[in-house]
Amino acid sequence: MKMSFRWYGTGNDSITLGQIRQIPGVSEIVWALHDKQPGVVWEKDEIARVKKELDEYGFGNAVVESVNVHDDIKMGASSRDLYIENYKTTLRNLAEFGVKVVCYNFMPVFDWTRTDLFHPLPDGSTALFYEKSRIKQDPEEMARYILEETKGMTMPGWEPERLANLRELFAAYKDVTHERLWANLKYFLEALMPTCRECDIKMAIHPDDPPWDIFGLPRLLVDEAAVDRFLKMVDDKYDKYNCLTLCSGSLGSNPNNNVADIVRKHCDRIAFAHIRNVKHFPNGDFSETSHRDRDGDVGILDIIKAYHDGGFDGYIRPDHGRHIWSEKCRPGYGLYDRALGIMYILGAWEMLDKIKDKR
Ligand code: CS2
Ligand code: MN
Repeated sequence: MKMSFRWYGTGNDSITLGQIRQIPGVSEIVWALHDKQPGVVWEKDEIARVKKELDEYGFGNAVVESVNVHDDIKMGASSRDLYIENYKTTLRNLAEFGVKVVCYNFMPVFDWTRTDLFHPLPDGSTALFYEKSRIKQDPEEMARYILEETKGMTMPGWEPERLANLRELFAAYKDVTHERLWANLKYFLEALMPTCRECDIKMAIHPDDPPWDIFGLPRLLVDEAAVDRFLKMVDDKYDKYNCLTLCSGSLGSNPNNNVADIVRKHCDRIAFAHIRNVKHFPNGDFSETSHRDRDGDVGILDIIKAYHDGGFDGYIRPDHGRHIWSEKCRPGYGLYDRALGIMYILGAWEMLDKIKDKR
C-alpha cells in the first residue's frame, strides 16, 4: 500500500507540500490541474511544472484525481469523439511524466452532493452533511449554496462556468436514462482502453456520491451489483486498466452497502482506495465523521483489514475529514483531520503487518 494525500496545488490550497511532508508515511501526492475545464487537453509543460514541485519534496506524482469527463461524453452527444480524443492526448501526456492511475467519475451534472458543508458536530468541529429531504427540492438553490460557500476555491465537479447553465444542462440530460448512461460509459471506456494499455495507465472510476439518483439524474456506481457490472464492461484483456477508485464514504453512505465485502471481492481491481467514515441517521441523512471506526458506520477497520488480507499494493488516501482546530480550508480537505486519518490507517495497517509476521 502506498499512502497518498490529495493536494490542490500551489496558490490553490491552504496546505503546503512542506506541511504534508511532516505527516509520517506519505509518499505520493494526489494532484490535478484544477484550472482545467473538462474536455481540455492537459499540456506537457503544465504537467511538468507540477511534477517538478513534487520532486523537490520527494513526492511521487503517480495518481491524478481527477481528469474530469466532459458532459457531452456522459450524455452521448455527437461531439463526444472530440472530447475523447482530447482525453487520450491528456493520458499520453500524463504517461510521459510517470502517471499510473487516473481517477474520474461518471456522475451527470454534479460531483459529490451535500446540503451543509460545515455542519457542526457535537465535539465543536464541522463536517460535510447530507440532509435527504432538502435534495428533493431545487438543484439551483443547492448549487448556489455550494458555489457561494466555496467562492475563491476551485472545487472539482463544481465549476461555476459549467454550472452557470444548470437549466440547459438538466435539459440536455433529459433523455439520458440509466441504461443510456451505462452505454455511454462503455463507449468511453472502450475508446480509451487501447491508449491506457499503450501508456500503462489505469483508469479508476470513483463511485457516485451519494450512491443514488439525485434531482432525477441517473447515477450508476451505487452498489456491489453495479461495481460487478462495471468491472465486466470491457473486454477482459483490459482488466488491468479498467479499475476502481473505491471510496468507502461514497458507497458507505448507503447503509445497505458493505464496502469491506466489495474490497474482498475485487481487491485486485482497486487501483486507488479512499478511506472515509460516515454516520447514518434513521431518516436517511448522513454526516461525515472522523476516520476512527467507532465514530461512523462504514466499518473502517473491517475495510482496512480487507485491503491488508487482499495484499493491496495500490494507492490509498484518507478522504474527506472534519474541519478541526479552527482550520480554514476547502470543505473536507483540511490538513489536520486528514493527517489524523493517515495515522489511524497506518496504525491499523502496521499492526496487521506485525500480526502477519508473527504467524
Ligand atoms: C470527492 C470527489 O470523495 C471524493 O474523493 O472529493 O470529489 C472525487 O474527487 C471525485 O468524485 C472523483 O472524480
Ligand atoms: Mn472519495
